[in-house]
Amino acid sequence: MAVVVLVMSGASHCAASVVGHSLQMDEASGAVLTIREGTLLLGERAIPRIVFEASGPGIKSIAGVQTLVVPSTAAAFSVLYVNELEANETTVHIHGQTPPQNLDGVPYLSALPIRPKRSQYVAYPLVGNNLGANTGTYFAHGHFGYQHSLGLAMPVIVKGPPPAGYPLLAALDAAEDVVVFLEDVCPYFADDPSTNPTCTEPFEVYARLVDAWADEAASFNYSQCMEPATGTDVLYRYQTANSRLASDPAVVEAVPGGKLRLRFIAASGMTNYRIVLPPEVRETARAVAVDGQWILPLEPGSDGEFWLAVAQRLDVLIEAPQTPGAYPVFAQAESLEPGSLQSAITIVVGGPAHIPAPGVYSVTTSIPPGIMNFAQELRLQAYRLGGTDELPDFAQPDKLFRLELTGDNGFNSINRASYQLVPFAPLPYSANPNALVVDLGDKVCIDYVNFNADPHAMHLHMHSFMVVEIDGQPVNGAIRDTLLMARGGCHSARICFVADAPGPALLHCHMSFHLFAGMVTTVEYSSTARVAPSYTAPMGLVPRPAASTAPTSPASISRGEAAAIGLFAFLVCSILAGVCFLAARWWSRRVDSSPRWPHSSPAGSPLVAVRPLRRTGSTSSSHTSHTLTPDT
Ligand SMILES: [Cu+2]
Repeated sequence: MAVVVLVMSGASHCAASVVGHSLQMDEASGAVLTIREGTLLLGERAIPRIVFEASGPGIKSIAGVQTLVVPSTAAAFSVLYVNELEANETTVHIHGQTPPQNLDGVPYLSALPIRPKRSQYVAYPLVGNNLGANTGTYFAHGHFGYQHSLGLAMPVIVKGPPPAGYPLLAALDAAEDVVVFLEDVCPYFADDPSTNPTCTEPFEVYARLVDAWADEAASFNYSQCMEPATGTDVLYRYQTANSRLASDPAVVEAVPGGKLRLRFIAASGMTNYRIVLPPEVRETARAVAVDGQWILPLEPGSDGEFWLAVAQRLDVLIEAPQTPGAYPVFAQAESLEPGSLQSAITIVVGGPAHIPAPGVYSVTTSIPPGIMNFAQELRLQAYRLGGTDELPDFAQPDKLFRLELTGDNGFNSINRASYQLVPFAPLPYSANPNALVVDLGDKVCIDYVNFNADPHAMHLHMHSFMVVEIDGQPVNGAIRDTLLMARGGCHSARICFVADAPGPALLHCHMSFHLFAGMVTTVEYSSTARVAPSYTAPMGLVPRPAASTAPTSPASISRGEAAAIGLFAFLVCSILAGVCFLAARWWSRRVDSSPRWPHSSPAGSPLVAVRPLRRTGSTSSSHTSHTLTPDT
């Protein structure tokens, strides 16, 4: 397959050079995303991070956040990824979008990593699926090793109008976009705040979780519904909104009565959030979308709050107050223990004179502690008009799977099995032995049952799903890509989707340390699936804008000249194709045989500690042998 791709790209480059075009980005929505080491300044502290440096026509600054904005009318959007990391490979996943499998960005499952100092051009077809239109709020994040935990994430908005007949059409038309990008920064093991002192060593935290599991593995009772945990195994030193602390929040200026569409994105590693709106806007505030999919407009909960789990998105339409002043919107970290952290943005009405002085808002919340349960999920309903009214009937699924969320601490698992991605699992890549096998076109349902004490943000790649049952109660629920399974007590939920995206699709808990531990499985298509769906744009190609001033117009040369150029181009292409073929063979042998991880990191790099955990001890596949220590 790699050979074909290389030859094709060589040939198309030839063709492009003959007619005088060079490679160009989609003028409306292209971006160059450079992955590099950077720093995040929080107060006096500069924290080493891995970041996207973004440029290109599709990049807009919204509320101070670099955001990739794609018009929903585009057939595709193109991204050039440039890996400027000194020693680490990378892959990028656009969370919630449903591209073809080869563009999904999961190491070795769907993508070969981009090597250091190399780049990759990707054109994502902007396609919906049987359940959703994919217009809305998304985010891109690193899917390799610890890179997302170290900051590699940014918002992606597919901008388009609501479906015809939507209740808040006029207000949404008039609304200004405000991105609220929530991150938790610098994890540490909750029982030992001395872990990860430099914020560059998340593997230290993970190693402690694995040790904790080793202590309890032998006597662990998998059949027991654990009590809900009151806290969390991993805490964070900072909570940020738009890369700022609550004491120095991003400011959004609004006119009195102006409409704002707050696009909350939980790009956090382990933190679920209670969104607390200012009392002045609660009466008219309505949630209009979750995970990029329209819902029936939803009022805030009784305390003026909405909830948002790891990796979920929530769009809330608000009306700015008439009275000049500063109106903070807080994102409080979920906890049952007092004093959890919060981040904020501030909506300012009446001009810069009303911008609050630094330090007015605390980073520690005074709001009573609370946890995310199913209360909000039970109130959500997908908005079914405008192309999604013909939802499939999931009452009689073709395939029904039961996934028990099991384990504890460092061994979070699905049906008692752990499946780790590279680089947490060593190369060569080995397939998931416990895949959920479906046929193309199947109506598929999954019953989740959470035996674990912790909440889990269950994310399905490449498909949108519908929530159809919560704790045994049928619902016409939201269409989503990430569902928060409430903590403890064997809470259950059924999700359903149409198997319309062939290829192995990752299904995993999006909480970072649970993903590291292998709380992962895959949806895979049986070998009888032979007919692939058609996409609006050819895979890997993006429609180019028509060239109005091509340097060499084919009409301006004679037939003889054209024939000579054609023959010359054919010869050059043939030679290049041969070279590409040989190069691809050489490359594929290297990929197959050479260990890709760990890489030696340059001395003095602030991120030398971005290292994998190495298995030690028994090589048995039994879970009790998953003893992991940092590579040295
Ligand atoms: Cu989890």
